[in-house]
Amino acid sequence: MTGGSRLPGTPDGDGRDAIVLHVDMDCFYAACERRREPELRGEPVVVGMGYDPGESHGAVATASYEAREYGVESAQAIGEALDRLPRRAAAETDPDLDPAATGHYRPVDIDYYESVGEEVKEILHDSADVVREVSIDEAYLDVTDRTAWTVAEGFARHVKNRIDREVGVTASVGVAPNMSAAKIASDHDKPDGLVVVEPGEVRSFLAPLDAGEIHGVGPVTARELRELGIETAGDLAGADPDALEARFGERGAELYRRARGEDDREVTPRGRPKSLSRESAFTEATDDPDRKRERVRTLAEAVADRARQKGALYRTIAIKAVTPPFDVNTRATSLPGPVDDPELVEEVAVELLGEFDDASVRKVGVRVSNLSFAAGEQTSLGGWGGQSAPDGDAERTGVADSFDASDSPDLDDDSNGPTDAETDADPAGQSSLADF
Ligand code: TTP
Ligand code: MG
Repeated sequence: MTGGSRLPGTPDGDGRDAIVLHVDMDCFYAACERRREPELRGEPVVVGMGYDPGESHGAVATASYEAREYGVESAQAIGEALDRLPRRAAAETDPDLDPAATGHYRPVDIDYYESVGEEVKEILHDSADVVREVSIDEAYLDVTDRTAWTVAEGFARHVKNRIDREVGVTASVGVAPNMSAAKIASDHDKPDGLVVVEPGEVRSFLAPLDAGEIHGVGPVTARELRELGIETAGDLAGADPDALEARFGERGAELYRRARGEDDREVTPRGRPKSLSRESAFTEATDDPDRKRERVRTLAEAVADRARQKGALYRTIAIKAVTPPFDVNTRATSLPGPVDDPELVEEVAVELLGEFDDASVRKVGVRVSNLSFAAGEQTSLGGWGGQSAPDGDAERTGVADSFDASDSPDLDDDSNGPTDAETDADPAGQSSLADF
């Protein structure tokens, strides 16, 4: 990483584009089971809970690609999986079952998968200066300073081969000049995929894909887009951005940018957000100064609290006031030095809001930025422990508003994560305290 002086997706001072790798393990839990039980290689394997006789509740965590051929997939009810792909054990006692059309079921052993994930993680940290771990089986690497576009494919292959050889599980890797394109690329040729999207090719790479592959577009949005005649990412990229914004709000503008391959998020390690924010919408726009102030106070308190939890000191305090229909106004004050002072956050935020006392406002937000972290207070960098469900339907994560493009939050990380408002973290869940 070049010390934050360059944003991925934009050339740095030397005119280079960022080189971002997205690494996602193939059918990870099943791959882990195969690692310790090699007889399972090439066989349909389902990892899940609740498949033993007498049990009825449970779900599939993952299925090997062989099992997916039978229609078994993550999050499916275990009963449905068993209907589609009976257990091999059942075939031993039931002569009517064709053993070839059965699968191996294994219970979830998260501790083991985490230990395997740790081994992969070591290789990733060895391969890049900046690694953003997203979940137990997924991470972004900024390798701009470790390789060059002319040899990026070989570099990525080397990382892939190391994981395979040293850990015994396979990864799919996407290489692109920004995070969202790299993620789509890693998914493009799974399993065991390696897809390189060079700078200048991002838009043409995305164009033929289903609009649903753009992060932030889940099934509901995809359906709404289809109603507007937008089927592919190319259609979305060519749509009228004002119409999208009118239909989907600020999300519309974000989706439009993503479909065009524009994503200037910097790969940052987890646990060290660049800013922390909270925002909240009124049911209807209000010009009542007390209501606005009260809401901003609550948000300020929540943000300061979060900063303290993260061990973050802040130097800039900002507010956002959205006036109808979509005018996003931000005001910020920078302090002489970094502080941890909840009362000051509240005081400054309310003062900044004063400018909007007479305005009709439909959403307010508070943000602290210019963060620094006292040594030793950084929370664990791990998303690899505990955050096991990966992203998926970005509909669940929604698309958060952002103060500005460089602080644009992930659209794709950790959809099961908390509703934290770190701008580098998960906009999951979109509670009333949504992220900026
Ligand atoms: P994914 O990366 O989504 O899936 P995967 O690695 O099994 O398969 P793919 O080759 O498509 O990447 O998720 C990583 C692990 O997270 C997965 O192995 C099991 C777990 N998981 C769940 O427990 N529940 C879920 O609903 C999903 C999607 C994943
Ligand atoms: Mg995976």
